Amino acid sequence: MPSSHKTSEERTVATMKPSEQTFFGGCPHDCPDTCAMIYKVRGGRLVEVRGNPEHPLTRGGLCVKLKDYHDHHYNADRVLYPLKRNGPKGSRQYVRITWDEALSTIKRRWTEIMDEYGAEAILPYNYLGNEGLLQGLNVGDAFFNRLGATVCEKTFCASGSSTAWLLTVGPTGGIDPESFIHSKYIVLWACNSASTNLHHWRIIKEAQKRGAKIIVIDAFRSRTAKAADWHIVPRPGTDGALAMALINILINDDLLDHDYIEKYTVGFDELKARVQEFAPEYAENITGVAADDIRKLAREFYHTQPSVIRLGVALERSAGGGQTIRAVCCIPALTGSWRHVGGGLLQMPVWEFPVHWDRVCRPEWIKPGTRVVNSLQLGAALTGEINLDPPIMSLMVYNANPMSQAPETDTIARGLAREDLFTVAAEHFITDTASYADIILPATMAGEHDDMMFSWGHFYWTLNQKAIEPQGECASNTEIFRRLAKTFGFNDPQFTRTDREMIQHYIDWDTPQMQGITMETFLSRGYAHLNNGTPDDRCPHKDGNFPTPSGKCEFVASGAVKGNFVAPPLRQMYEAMQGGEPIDPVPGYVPPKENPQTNPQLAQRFPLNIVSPKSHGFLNSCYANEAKKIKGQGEQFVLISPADATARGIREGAWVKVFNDRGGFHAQARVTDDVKAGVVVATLGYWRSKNRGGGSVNCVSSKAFVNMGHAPTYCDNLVEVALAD
Ligand SMILES: Nc1nc2c(c(=O)[nH]1)N[C@H]1C(S)=C(S)[C@@H](COP(=O)(O)OP(=O)(O)OC[C@H]3O[C@@H](n4cnc5c(=O)[nH]c(N)nc54)[C@H](O)[C@@H]3O)O[C@H]1N2
Ligand SMILES: Nc1nc2c(c(=O)[nH]1)N[C@H]1C(S)=C(S)[C@@H](COP(=O)(O)OP(=O)(O)OC[C@H]3O[C@@H](n4cnc5c(=O)[nH]c(N)nc54)[C@H](O)[C@@H]3O)O[C@H]1N2
Ligand SMILES: [Mo]
Repeated sequence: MPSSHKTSEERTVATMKPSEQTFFGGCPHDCPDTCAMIYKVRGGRLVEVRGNPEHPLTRGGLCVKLKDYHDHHYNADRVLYPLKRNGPKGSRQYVRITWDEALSTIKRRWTEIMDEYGAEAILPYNYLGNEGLLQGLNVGDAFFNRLGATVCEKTFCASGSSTAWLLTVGPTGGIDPESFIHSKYIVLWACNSASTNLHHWRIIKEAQKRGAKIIVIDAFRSRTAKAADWHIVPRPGTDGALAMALINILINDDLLDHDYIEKYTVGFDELKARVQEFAPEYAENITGVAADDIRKLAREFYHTQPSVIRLGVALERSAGGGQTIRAVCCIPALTGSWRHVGGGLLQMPVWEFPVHWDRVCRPEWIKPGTRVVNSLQLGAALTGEINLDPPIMSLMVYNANPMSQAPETDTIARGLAREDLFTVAAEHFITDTASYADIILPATMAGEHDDMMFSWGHFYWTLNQKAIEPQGECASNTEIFRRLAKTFGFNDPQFTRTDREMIQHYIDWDTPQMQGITMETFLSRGYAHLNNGTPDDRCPHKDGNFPTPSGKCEFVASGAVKGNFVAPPLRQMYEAMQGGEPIDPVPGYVPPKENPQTNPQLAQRFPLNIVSPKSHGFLNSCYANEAKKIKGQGEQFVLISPADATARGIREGAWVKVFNDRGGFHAQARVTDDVKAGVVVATLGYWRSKNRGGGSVNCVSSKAFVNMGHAPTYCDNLVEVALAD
């Protein structure tokens, strides 16, 4: 449907040829920016994708990954037809088949497996390759729940930090990212905004111009750290000790908003008692951050209002990540930062999007007692390292690429190579995961399907309109599941709704956040800000009003106490999020598992902490197969300090192997002061099949969980680096 873009119509029409049409786009990627885009179509072909200039955040700009997004749709390597494997697993030998053959093969194999082992022998495996409300994380849930398959617990990203967030401040969106323009003291804690949250970074830079101080707390000198006023460098995974020491100073030096604490918090006395052991000098020994710097940070955060903390996902990614975030979330309530527009916390504002998630996922179709397998444990689940009865005999992978993104990748490769495992993948490309599939289904890209994008980085809904017909025989994820449901004879209306009907059915239009927003709003503008205040006046916790059981910021988390007074459905949410583990109700410091101080024995063999953050030029593993994008990003590299390089005879540009007992990968050494001795950094996303020498960062990362929400420990891994043979 052509857009009738009221405000920019004249401008757009002036530059448009008569045969051109424009459509509203929403970037489909798993990224906080969720950019509003404009698709331009000529003669049925997508000829341009640009940022929507009307959108207050996107403002016409897209990132390096998306700026030639139309070309991405026409990549010659795209999977355009259903494929059947006709060579060994992993060999990338496929022949084209019809949709009928693909669907009937899946029906026959799954029926055989269900007859012999039961439906739980089938595991759906998916994540956020697409982030849309329709095409994203939950697109297959209703189908697989109806089938009776094993439930896949998807905790790749922010499940630990969200648990901690919910326990402390409840399901609030926190401050509006656009309100950062009013902030005067901005702490970016384990967040590389300049690469991973570009449009928020623009606002932060603007605030800096207006006099705000930017503090980056990062384990290495990231792009963001380079542009900061002050870069604080803790040892990986020790931020919990830093946060506890900050609280220690705030309390012991009386840098407190007593009135706010009294009225709007619970558990101050317990927190005060707990932080006494975290004197700044004690924390210096753990974190490597000078005690005087910790004191200065506490003082400045209290005195320079509005002060705000932006939490990055890496903060959760060590064994104690949950408790770290609990501690960090207490800070702005102690200093009263929440009283100001532009003060407080920003984590994931996703909580304020009113969605009927039960209508999307149909949890009531899960038979009681159905087993759950966590997606981070895929290798162990497939190889029998975790004893599963029945074993996993089939896997359907969609919106995910575990051979690049999931830990202990060599074990996953062994599991996927099993001849008796029937694997289906729905993909754009024959990724390192899809190359093990028996059947590959061709999936659409964003210009080829309808969707509605919520955001985990701002408060705008963004409509994504189908602009062109799918290439070849590609089908959207929603269409793939409609076809599968029909093949299996499931005729619940869930499986016959069109995409437009799903948008209507899934959004809770009656909530205050949706007041004044209708489908017409989206069709005329492409996006809509939730009706939850403006960036200039939103101050959600000025007077407390935390959506916790007590209505206050909970230093002592009532949600963590067994037999507590938390009412459903909050209680169910807490229980689900904490993964059934008992949680210490008071914030604390839980040391990393793999760290020279806490695990000296392991550090004798593997002395270096590896950090594997996002690549500037890739979006997780997307685009890491495109020559142009690899050229911009560079081949897989590892940053190593001059001291560590010299000790190993490694020179700039040398190819090295990074390894531990779990596996290894090859990378080109960049010898730099950007990392401290004892730490190495290699960014994420590279395809091992394209890496000279092989492997990728997740060959060395561990499947161990964080202490909350079954989150991954990607920042808690020891390795050794040596010259490659
Ligand atoms: N070492 C290390 N590992 C990490 C992280 C880290 O920091 N360090 N970060 C973690 C984080 S934060 C995340 S979110 C995960 C991400 O993990 P994944 O979600 O597995 O990552 P992607 O690379 O985005 O994989 C998505 C796949 O889905 C496909 N895809 C895209 N759109 C569609 C679609 O519409 N339909 C279908 N069927 N397929 C589609 C893409 O082609 C791609 O192959 O990785 C985690 N892994
Ligand atoms: N360009 C680009 N943008 C992306 C993505 C992408 O792949 N590429 N992925 C998207 C996704 S899925 C997500 S979740 C977000 C994540 O975006 P971010 O929250 O920025 O997450 P990361 O890049 O994983 O890590 C951020 C920073 O944390 C630092 N860090 C790692 N460990 C520690 C530690 O223990 N302590 C401290 N203080 N710092 C540490 C890293 O060095 C890194 O600079 O980005 C999204 N945006
Ligand atoms: Mo993520």
